[in-house]
Amino acid sequence: MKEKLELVRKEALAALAEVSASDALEALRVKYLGKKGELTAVLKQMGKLSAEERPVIGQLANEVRAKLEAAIESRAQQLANEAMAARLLSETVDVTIPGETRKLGSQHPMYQVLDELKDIFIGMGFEVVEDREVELAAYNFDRLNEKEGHPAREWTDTFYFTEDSSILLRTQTSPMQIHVMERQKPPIRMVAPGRVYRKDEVDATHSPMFHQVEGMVIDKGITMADLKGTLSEVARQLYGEDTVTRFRPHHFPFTEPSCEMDIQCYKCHGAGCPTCKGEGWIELLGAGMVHPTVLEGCGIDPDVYSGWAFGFGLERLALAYFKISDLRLIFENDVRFLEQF
Ligand code: 2U9
Repeated sequence: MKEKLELVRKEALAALAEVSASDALEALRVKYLGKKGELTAVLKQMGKLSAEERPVIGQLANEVRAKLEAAIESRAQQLANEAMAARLLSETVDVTIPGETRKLGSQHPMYQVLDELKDIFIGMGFEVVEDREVELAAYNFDRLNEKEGHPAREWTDTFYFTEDSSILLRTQTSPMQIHVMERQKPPIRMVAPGRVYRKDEVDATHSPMFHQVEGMVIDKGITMADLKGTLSEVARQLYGEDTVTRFRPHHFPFTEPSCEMDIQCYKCHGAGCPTCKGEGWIELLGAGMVHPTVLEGCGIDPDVYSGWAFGFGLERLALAYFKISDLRLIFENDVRFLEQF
């Protein structure tokens, strides 16, 4: 019996030295110390011993159990320490290494200009209005004094949805001003940015979809002086305090008198250079006093109220503002181009 106990002890300690995982350690504990384990099996034979041998063997068996339990506990602690050390190594974060830099995007140059324009006009008490792009021809043309036969109404120039040319993609943001004049009595101070559509082939200066910014002031006693003063101030806030503007006579069906506003070339100050194509001036926008027929069409009495309006192409302004040569760069979303702004 003593030899069997010694054999169990040696065998268990030898197996323990090979154990490298906690589940194998638990299996070993059950194999040797469990109810059906090897040590228990030896002790079941205690009945065969004499009264003198039983206490001696019993003590030896307890010593073997105690030694194995201690060895198993020590091995369990060792395995737990090894597991913790491995985990600490694998989860170690070196906080001194530089963080991953995220490429920050930037606002599209055209919207940088639009936001600056909105800030300028909002600062002057204007309201920014946005509205539908699918419009009735009545609002896109008739209510703007562009009667049947006007060249802009041709199918070659305008995207229509209906055979009778009554519904279209707006060719200008002007219909928004009509909608506002129908629902709001003067005073009106509004700017209307938005997408417009015209049948143009894409090239360095044309696109079938582009953005316009139009605006309007309607009140009592509004004159051309208000138009010139306000738009010159807008140019100064956009291009700098020393910006010089000039106004040239022009014609639009929806304004009378009409004009175009230029700014003196910020490069050559009027002498003529490649930036202004030798003109000395850069055309910025069109404007004029709102035509009385347009006012009347919206139920606004032209004998009581008057107003001025303006409009310009946003891409065209952004191209000049950032000295971009080709309109297509605005639409192609090439990050190598856009990240320069
Ligand atoms: C209403 C009355 C008058 C808007 C105006 C212009 C002059 C103008 C063009 C500039 C380049 C359009 O993008 S473009 O092709 N526009 O020059 N627009 S006055 O006048 C209005 C608008 C609405 C009811």
